[in-house]
Amino acid sequence: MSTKDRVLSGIQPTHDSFHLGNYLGAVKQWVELQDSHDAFYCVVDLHALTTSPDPTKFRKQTLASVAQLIALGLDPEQCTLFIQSHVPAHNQLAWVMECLAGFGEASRMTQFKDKSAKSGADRTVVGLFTYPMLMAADILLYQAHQVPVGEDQRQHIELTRDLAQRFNTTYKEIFTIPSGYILKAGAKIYDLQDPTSKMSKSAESPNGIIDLMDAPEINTKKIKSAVTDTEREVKFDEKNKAGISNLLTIYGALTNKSIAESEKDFEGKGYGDFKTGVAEVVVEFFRPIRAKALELLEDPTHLNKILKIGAEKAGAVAEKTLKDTYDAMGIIPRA
Ligand code: ATP
Ligand code: LTN
Repeated sequence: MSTKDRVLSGIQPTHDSFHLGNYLGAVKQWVELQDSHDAFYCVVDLHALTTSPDPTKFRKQTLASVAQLIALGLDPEQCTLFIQSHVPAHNQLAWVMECLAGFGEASRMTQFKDKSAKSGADRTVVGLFTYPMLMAADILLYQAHQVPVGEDQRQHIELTRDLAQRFNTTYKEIFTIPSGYILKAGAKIYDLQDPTSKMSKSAESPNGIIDLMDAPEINTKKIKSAVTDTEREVKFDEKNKAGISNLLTIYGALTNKSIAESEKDFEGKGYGDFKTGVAEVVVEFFRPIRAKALELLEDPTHLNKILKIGAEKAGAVAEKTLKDTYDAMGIIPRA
């Protein structure tokens, strides 16, 4: 067995493309952690069912998500990459978590409160309410030490810790208590058109979102039309120059330069030159990744083979945890 710490994370296959925020806020860390950790990464298709996806699109988006993760640098030889629904233990442990969680504590989850407030009770599915218990199962099945996610997932990780501790004291010490691996502010990427809101698919307009599967011309155009300010200096100042600061964050993160170094690259230059520079970096960064993802999608048999191996590796770990959990609770195993 590996002596490395374990990490687990998941991403929903809800769109045709991941965006720059998903990459810089989450997947970039996944790629880095696969070297130093025993890493499990899953495309959480069951979570995405809460959005009632169209079946034909959903099938495509799930495979496209896998292709993008590999193209972005996940190496299936080095990490365990799988689709959540391929390991039924996720649903099984989720039920156990639902029987441990209080109705009150589940009702306090802000993601549920926000999303259900937007759609109204009659149009909110129960799966959105039980979503955090399925996420806890995802994490606890693998005895993960760390969970790399964006800031918005902190409360779900806290709930997972509480449920694990509750189980361990009520029944038996089965679960590792996980910690969030959450980036500091600054790694949060904002909408190019509204640099005070996070870059998000749920935004009203697509103009402020950089999708990695979009054609280079589209992304260049979006960056060149990014909102800035009436000054002239390329300087990081989140409060007064949110647009420029966001572009500097993006430029620095993709070139591995500090903010000071990034500012220096554009000293004495105007906003036009700055945007051209950022657009070049973004487009050149994503060009080979998009090509690689498209190439992978031409051979679904190969992708399915990778996913089969992933599901087998994940399943072995998950089934052991599920068995120990059932045993500790007094469930009789099938003869
Ligand atoms: P969106 O709301 O844009 O559809 P999301 O948060 O719903 O994005 P998820 O699949 O839920 O997308 O999240 C994938 C990962 O990307 C999460 O860990 C999330 O924290 C991170 N993430 C999403 N948007 C950003 C952003 N703008 N900046 C940094 N991280 C982000
Ligand atoms: N809720 C997460 C996606 C997610 C996840 C997980 C992340 C589902 N299961 C397990 C980490 C670990 C999100 O919306 N980003």
